[in-house]
Amino acid sequence: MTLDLFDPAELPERQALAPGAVLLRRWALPSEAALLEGIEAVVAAAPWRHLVTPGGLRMSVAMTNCGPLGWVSDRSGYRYQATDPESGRPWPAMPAAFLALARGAAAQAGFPGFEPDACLVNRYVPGARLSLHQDRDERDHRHPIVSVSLGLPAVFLFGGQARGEPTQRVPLQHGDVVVWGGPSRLRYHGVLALQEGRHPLLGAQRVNLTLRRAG
Ligand code: MD6
Ligand code: FE
Repeated sequence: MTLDLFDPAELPERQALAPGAVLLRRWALPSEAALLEGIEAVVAAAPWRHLVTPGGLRMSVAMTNCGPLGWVSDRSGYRYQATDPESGRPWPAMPAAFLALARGAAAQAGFPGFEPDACLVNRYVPGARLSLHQDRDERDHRHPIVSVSLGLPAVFLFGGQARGEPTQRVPLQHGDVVVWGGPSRLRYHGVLALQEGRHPLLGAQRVNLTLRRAG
């Protein structure tokens, strides 16, 4: 018998990370094809771009959005807006597969009735990272956030309510879904620099969808 303690197939499918925060391992796999099609359609209408932080730094993660509202950052701050600043047009529609996945995962995690109106789509290539932050630009923090990981694995940093608190390192793989809300909604979090690699479907990148109720 071989005992592989780190084989992800051996880990539980549902893992509580903290009160209000749940990892649903491989939850998105059944809709993987529809999600990838949706991402292609979104990127065709609203191409990847590297936003600039209010402090003037170019983000290493490339981003786009779909749905009625999209998250943007520039020298004047962070905000949600209904139009893509690059084109002046509304963001592309939220693909049906994104909505269905978000509703189902939220309900499974104890947040029934979740109706996202914004999906931030993040693309990481090796070396790209997301520094520790809180998601606080949404109007009502009673709504959870549903986060879907596709492509290369990444290490998610999951901290506390203040920046200086210790962080957990949560490995996230293709198909994993994290739902967080309630007492975890304003926890600090980030993503460590993506390691080199090749994913059979996505190649040398990780794509993350975060679905929110922003307005
Ligand atoms: C990412 N995710 O995984 C970045 N935010 O690429 C986030 O910043 C995030 O995964 C809020 C809730 C869930 C998340
Ligand atoms: Fe975030």
